[in-house]
Amino acid sequence: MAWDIMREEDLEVAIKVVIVGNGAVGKSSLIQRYCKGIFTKDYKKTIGVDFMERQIRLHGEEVRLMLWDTAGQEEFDAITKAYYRGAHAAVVTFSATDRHSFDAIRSWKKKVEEECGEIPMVIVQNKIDLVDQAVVEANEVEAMARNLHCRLYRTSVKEDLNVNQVFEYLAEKYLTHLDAMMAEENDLPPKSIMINDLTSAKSNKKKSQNSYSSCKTRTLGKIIRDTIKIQPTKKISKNVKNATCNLL
Ligand SMILES: Nc1nc2c(ncn2[C@@H]2O[C@H](COP(=O)(O)OP(=O)(O)OP(=O)(O)O)[C@@H](O)[C@H]2O)c(=O)[nH]1
Ligand SMILES: [Mg+2]
Repeated sequence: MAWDIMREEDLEVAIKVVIVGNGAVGKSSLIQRYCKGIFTKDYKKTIGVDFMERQIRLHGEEVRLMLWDTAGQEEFDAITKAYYRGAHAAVVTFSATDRHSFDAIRSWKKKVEEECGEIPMVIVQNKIDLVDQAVVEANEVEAMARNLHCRLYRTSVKEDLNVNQVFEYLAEKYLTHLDAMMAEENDLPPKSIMINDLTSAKSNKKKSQNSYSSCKTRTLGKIIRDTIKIQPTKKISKNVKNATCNLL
């Protein structure tokens, strides 16, 4: 019993977030700003995939955000797509100074959906500090976001504008999803279950393809959240038998 209680205290929510978008739009900068609080002027393209994490406290819960930084250059497409799998949320990024990156938003969103199904996503318009070099009109960005049913954030990593809000919103969204799952599960008859291999439950591409197993844990007769192992980091987190989430 003591062990159970200790584990309950140790549990945390872990959220895998993928950051996608064309090369040089500021994905690595966004993550670095959020996780390390710094901005680097020099451009060093990401080779394949990178990873950083940050732990935050949200509504009294420990939340670990695992941020997967993917290369935007096309040459890495084949490698990066594999890392989308198991993501609970995504940030689709473009630069206010790069028309091509804006035009590519729809296709990045589609790529994520092909691997992850419908997970919460936000669109980030970065580099808004470069007002003189802006090449996209505010109203067309808003129309695109509305059309794709995604929330839009305008950020400047350089000036540290709206960066925290992006990730807090996604974390919030995911916690709400977990709470809904909890409420649903608390109505279930009291028995210990193992839920394995969610991929077998998927019937079409729109469903989540997260690959993790979960094990329901009970303490003092009360359900605490499922524990899961998220691949490939093997971190223990609270959660969820299926991370399929609806868009906004
Ligand atoms: N002015 C300005 N420059 C930025 C901003 N965010 C990023 N940059 C710069 O844009 C360049 C590219 O940033 P990265 O974060 O490396 O871009 P990326 O999207 O990770 O690029 P890939 O790894 O090739 O996909 C760097 O020189 C950054 O310093 C911003 O908000 N404002
Ligand atoms: Mg990068």
